[in-house]
Amino acid sequence: MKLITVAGPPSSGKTSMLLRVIDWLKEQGLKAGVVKFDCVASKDDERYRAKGVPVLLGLAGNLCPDHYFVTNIEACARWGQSLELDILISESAGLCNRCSPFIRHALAVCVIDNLSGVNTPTKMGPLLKQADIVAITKGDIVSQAEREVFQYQVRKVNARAEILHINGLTGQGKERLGVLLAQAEDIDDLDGRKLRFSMPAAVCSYCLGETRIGHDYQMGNVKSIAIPDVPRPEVS
Ligand SMILES: Nc1nc2c(ncn2[C@@H]2O[C@H](COP(=O)(O)OP(=O)(O)OP(=O)(O)O)[C@@H](O)[C@H]2O)c(=O)[nH]1
Ligand SMILES: [Zn+2]
Ligand SMILES: [Zn+2]
Repeated sequence: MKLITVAGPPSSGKTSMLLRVIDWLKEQGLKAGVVKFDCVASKDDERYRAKGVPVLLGLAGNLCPDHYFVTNIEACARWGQSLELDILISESAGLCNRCSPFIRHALAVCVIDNLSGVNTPTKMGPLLKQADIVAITKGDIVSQAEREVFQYQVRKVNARAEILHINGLTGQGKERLGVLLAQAEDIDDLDGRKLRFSMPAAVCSYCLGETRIGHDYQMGNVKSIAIPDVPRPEVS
């Protein structure tokens, strides 16, 4: 199974874009599912479910959403494998500009929209800097000149990512993203894999600089996602 991490500011167009790409993947015979991470509330699960896409919703509540992500992604990957997904996409709203939920060797996609302001790319941290692909949405509501300036700002922060222009409403530009997702590396086991970035301090083992993923590395204030019918180890 491939694991793709998709992250970007709230309302940047992640779900709209992903629904289009998942349709395209389905046409190619690939089954994708989604785990959506958010802070206090989200209706994204309903949007995915309405399109027949298997989905899990995890709400971090009072925890740092990125810490919540890393303590749950392994169980979510097992859920994806139990459904025999070809591709599991994790969608998280990048709520903390100092963090990123990106995992080494798992394709990392940052979604950012043209309306977010020309200075936003330089204000964003690893979420943009460490992405393999930057998808820029909402190009339909700005001018060509604005699109070029915005792309230039993105390029200054991340010189190596492939930049894609995708319209979340029409799906225009989705094919290239679909191809990149379909070609992503397979990840059969997340245990012991590493994040691309160590997260800022809170009150769990990851606050102390832990980057390894897996039950044995999780201590302190962790919270388990509710997954129907898939047992996961007790968190101590
Ligand atoms: N004009 C235009 N609107 C878009 C585009 N992509 C998304 N939208 C709109 O932007 C709004 C937010 O889109 P979502 O797909 O919900 O964004 P999101 O990033 O998944 O949002 P959260 O998961 O809540 O953070 C919706 O009203 C979409 O219809 C686009 O390319 N062009
Ligand atoms: Zn969304
Ligand atoms: Zn954080």
